[in-house]
Amino acid sequence: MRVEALELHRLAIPLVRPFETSFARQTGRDVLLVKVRTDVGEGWGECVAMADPYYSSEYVSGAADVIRSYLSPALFTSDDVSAEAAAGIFSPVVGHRMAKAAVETALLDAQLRAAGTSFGEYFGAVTDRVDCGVSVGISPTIDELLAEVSGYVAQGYKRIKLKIKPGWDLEPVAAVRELLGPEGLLQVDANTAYTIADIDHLRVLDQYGLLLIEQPFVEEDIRSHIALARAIETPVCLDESIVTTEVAIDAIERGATSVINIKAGRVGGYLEAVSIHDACLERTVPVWCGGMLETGIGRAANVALAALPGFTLPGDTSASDRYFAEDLTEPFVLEGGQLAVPAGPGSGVTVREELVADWASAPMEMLRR
Ligand code: NPG
Repeated sequence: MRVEALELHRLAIPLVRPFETSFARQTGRDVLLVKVRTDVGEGWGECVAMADPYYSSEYVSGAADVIRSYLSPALFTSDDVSAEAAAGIFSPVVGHRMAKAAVETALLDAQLRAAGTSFGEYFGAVTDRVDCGVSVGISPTIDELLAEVSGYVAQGYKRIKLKIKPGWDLEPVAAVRELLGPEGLLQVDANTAYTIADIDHLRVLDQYGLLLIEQPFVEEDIRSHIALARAIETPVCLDESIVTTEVAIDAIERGATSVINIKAGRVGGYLEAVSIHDACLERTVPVWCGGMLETGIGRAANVALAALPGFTLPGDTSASDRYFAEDLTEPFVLEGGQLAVPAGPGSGVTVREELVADWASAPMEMLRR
């Protein structure tokens, strides 16, 4: 396929409620969308970078600049590109995986729409519905946390993930465990907020029957995760640390992680995400699909990914109304704690271009050959 142009759309979308993690409090989503125009049709990709470089080194303005200055010129040097070739074309650029993923996904969407194949079919989905969990931010009070969790349980979410940080861990976990009862699926995510000095403290979490503890230490610190995994019964799960298939295999073989959160944006795209899934499946390491507060555009692809056989734990693939009053596509609606995998060609969803224009926070930028 020949790429004629890339459009960069930057939007500001309010969240239905603030989302607080150990590193930031967000009240809206600063979204970068990439639309590719090719000789076989158009495709969309959503960049999962956040407004600021606090979750990872990437951030929205940086991603837009990398796409503008490096990735789109690289695509324009060839008359025949494919989603499968994108990683190779982008390989001179170090890192910037979220930017690369957004462009690769847009290419894949255009390519699969033209071929009449859905993301799910292409990735190897084995189900048409996926189990959904919900990620619950840090709350001002335990009572507010319990009210929020109760609401999600009533809606049917199959698993609760609590954001934790030093000073907000044992007490909220104990309270939510009591609310859910012993059988309720519960896990925690620290987003790197702890250090190796906290291992004894984190061991106290063992009594709460958690599915996993996610990314307690900084992304480069595989060694402390190994030490924790040896000291704690709760499975250790890595998110930020896992940026390629090789890193995933290394972390598994060294005993740093026994569960992996797969986010396509964090690893450079859905093709690499599928490769990590395959490596984990081969090693019987369960995986689940992470989320980055995506609109329906990114969510459609995540839900298709989560339909692969190794995704045996509910993902952070929540319904549209958990994030936004209105979504950029037809809304994803929870039914029996599950979301349906879109069946149409490409992402299978239709982008509401009038909303993309209405919610623009900057003029659309057209990058041409
Ligand atoms: O449901 O999409 C969602 C949010 C899931 O908690 C979630 N994402 O660290 O996994 C994470 C986290 C995150 C949120 C990361 C915001 C960065 C910013």
